[in-house]
Amino acid sequence: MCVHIYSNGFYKIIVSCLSPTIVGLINGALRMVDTMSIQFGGRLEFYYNNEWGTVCDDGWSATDAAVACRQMGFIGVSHSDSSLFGPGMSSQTIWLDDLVCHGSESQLVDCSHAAIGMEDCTHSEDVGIVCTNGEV
Ligand SMILES: [Ca+2]
Ligand SMILES: [Ca+2]
Repeated sequence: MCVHIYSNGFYKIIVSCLSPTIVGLINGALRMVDTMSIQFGGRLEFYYNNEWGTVCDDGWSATDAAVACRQMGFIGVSHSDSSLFGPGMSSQTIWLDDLVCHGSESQLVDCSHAAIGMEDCTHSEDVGIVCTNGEV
């Protein structure tokens, strides 16, 4: 049997002996947008319920940022702050708030957080992040 299923932070990928198959975006995926030409950086977005939403800075820490970077395939975080890459669109959902990661989580959604979509934030609090690339 030669089948391997994994998530790279964006897609669930099924690798079989024949060919890799991307089956689609999964809830909990992360990406960075509005990078302002900064490599490996951008406003953090979280995919849930067919929508890319943002992440609020309440309780946000370097540990949380490192978990997010590793989920996206980077080795760690360079820096992270509110509105580092500007606010998300006003129509956009703020999916995650009050995150507390311990650092060993493989996905941001595995950290402690308010119920998805429950938040008391504005888009000026949207987390921006710059990850560190390199060999693991
Ligand atoms: Ca805040
Ligand atoms: Ca909050």
